[in-house]
Amino acid sequence: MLGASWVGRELPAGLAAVGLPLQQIFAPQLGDDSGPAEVWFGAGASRDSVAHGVHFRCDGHLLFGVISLAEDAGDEDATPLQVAARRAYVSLFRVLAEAGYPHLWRVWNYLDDINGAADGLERYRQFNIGRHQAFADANRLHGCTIPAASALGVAGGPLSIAFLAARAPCTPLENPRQLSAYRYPADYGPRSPTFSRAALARVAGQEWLFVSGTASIVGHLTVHPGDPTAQTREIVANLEALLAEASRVSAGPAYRLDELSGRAYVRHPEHLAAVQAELVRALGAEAPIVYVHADVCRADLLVELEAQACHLFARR
Ligand code: 3EB
Repeated sequence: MLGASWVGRELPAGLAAVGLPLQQIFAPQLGDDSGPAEVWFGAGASRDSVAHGVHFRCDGHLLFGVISLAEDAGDEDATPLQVAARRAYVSLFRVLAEAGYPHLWRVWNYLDDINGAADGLERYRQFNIGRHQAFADANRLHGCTIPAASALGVAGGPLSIAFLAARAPCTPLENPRQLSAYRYPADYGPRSPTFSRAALARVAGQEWLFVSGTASIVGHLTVHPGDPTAQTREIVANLEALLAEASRVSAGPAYRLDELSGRAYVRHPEHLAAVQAELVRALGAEAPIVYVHADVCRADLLVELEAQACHLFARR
């Protein structure tokens, strides 16, 4: 195992005792028909290391790491969250450089009170400033070096960032229905979010598709405010466009909605049934989707889905 993530406030003692890089997501799971853990398996034996505050394991191909930082060091120019976000990503990039896994594929970001306004700016926007600075410092603000990601608001806990990086590059994908997030206009904050819509990557005879958090956004605008059913349908339309893009870029067979697994983030628990009904209709009743009570990064977004799929291919 390379690492894992766990949804919920109570971490099972057995899981904590394994000692692997573990991201704890401080948010309740909704419903009870799926397991709250996501585990990333490596191709072989993995080494366990800590550097620059990052706990990570790597197996020769992939590196999975987790960093958690308290928001305790603001200064004149930056809020505590901005400082924490920048430091976390600076540390992450150092680990990638030193360990020799320079290619960042996928990032999971969780922060407390994401829509709260402190120091005059929404906290998600503060996070974006700090993240953007670290990407700029590392000269990683190019379309080909921007990872797939998600960023969600949870109920407490430190800023927590988990990531999957590799020795080999991935292919970031954009969604033809959506403006690239790194090109969002300043209406969404002084610095744009640093993520691609998806990433396609090959490792050890597998092709992985990582789908970033996908919301009810067309172009750069939120559509269907207040309507969880319509927002979920728009997410499905966005996924279909992204899967078509992935299928076009992949050398292998087409990607289908019914092969996705992932997490659905629902802002209001009372919307679970509506969201689940639409996702079951589109992805199938057997789709392994974990439903999580969390805040999406724009106050008018009610739901977000992140997902992945894996295709095997014959090694030549
Ligand atoms: C969006 O499309 C919705 O800031 O890393 C989705 C995925 C979203 C990742 C991030 C934000 C992020 O803008 C929000």
